[in-house]
Amino acid sequence: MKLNTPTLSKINKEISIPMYNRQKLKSGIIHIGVGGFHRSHQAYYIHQLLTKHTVTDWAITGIGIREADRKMADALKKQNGLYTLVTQHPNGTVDSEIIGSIKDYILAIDTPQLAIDKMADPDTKIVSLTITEGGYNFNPTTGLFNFENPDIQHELAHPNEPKTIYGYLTAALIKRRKKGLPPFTIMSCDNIQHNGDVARKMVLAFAKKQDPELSDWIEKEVCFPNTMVDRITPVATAEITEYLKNKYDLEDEFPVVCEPFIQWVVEDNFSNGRPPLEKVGVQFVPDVTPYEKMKIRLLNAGHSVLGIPGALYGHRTIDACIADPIFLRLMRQFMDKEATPILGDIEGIDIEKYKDSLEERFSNPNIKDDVSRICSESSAKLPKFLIPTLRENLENGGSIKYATFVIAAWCFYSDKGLTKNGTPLEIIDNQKDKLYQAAKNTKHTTKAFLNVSEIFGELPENERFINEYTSMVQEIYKADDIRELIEHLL
Ligand code: CS2
Repeated sequence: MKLNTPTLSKINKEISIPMYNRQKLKSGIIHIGVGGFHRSHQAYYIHQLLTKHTVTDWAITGIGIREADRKMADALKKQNGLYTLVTQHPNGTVDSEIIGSIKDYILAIDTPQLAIDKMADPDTKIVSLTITEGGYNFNPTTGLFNFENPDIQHELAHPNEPKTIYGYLTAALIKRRKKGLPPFTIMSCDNIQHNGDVARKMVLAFAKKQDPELSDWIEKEVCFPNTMVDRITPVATAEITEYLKNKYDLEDEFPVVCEPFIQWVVEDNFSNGRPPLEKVGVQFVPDVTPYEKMKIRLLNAGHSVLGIPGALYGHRTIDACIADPIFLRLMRQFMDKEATPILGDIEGIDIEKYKDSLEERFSNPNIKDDVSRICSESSAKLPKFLIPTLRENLENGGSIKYATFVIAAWCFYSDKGLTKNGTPLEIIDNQKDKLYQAAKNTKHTTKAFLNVSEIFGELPENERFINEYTSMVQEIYKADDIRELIEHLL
């Protein structure tokens, strides 16, 4: 049976379905970047709110601004916004439920004006974003807005033809301002420290180029709360689709898989109201800094520390890395020796317990989080997750061994695109070619990879780092067995 509104009442009773009247919902939230993560996290929290409380104003309309969003648009259209969330517990229990909080979806590349009008609708109170670390369009070393991006240049020259979030957000804000409507809140839900502050800085830079008066208005009126988001959401494989079909006779074109753990910490800073998410476990705090820093520098960095060397060894998934004692120790050493000293004491948080909980979550054997997902877009991730820790340790005289090892491994990974045994790796990265061009010169100039200045900045000038990096790169290129090398390192 195909999943959609008419079939909902006929679905196998073991799967829970939305118990609220979806027809009556208003879209208080517009979300740009509906993917697996948004659907396992924010849309799930909203679903719970709609289920357990008499809330009707805070459903979600999704917006896709890239060609790559077409598959999601098609699936959600056929399924009336419905999808199955499959939660995989470590003990093998699987919960499947149908989520109904996404009321609508607009594929903005086909109908940009419709998307802008929806964002400018009086019912819209929040525009939220999961556009990935790379989507913010800034130079990772300078932190400045990248005006060289041709899409940005295009939308600045043709404000009616938006291409990136910046063109869409400003077009909608201009419209609201003209109509005398209050602005929406812009809520980033990406893994970037101070994601709200970053979004604000970028939106203001863009708006200022467009119209200084508009940027003054945004500066005064639009709130950009910082948020920390967390739920491991691997890419849903064909097996999940098959599982739903075989077990429940349910045909879902785009289900979502996730771990049971979920967390959302949000700064209570909204321009135009917000849903009462505290009723379903969201933490509203005055300052999200300690939570986000801890999460990004431990969980996300920990993923990369496992993923890049793990991929070279031939481990396919994160749980396979964790089940390997050498990789587990590599991650824990990085966390204990390099990340924890930087984090210092965090009020109300037991960091040792937090790290233990990460080990447990990463070891969930039913999540099968592919290392290719973890390593994807490393060019945007490492400058947020790992390199800041390395820099701070260089300043403080702390250990840099493990972070440097990961960068050296990343060089080999980008250069060869193979495991140490010669099996091809699937590399997914916007900067893939640039990374390859730099890395392939390593055989002549050991530090060639570090010439990618948007990522490494002034790091190649740091003597201590260069010495460490040089010897590690040489060892990695020489080694037959990367696992032995890690053992030696440890
Ligand atoms: C991962 C994250 O892709 C990555 O690098 O670290 O997607 C991670 O799984 C989530 O942030 C967990 O909340």
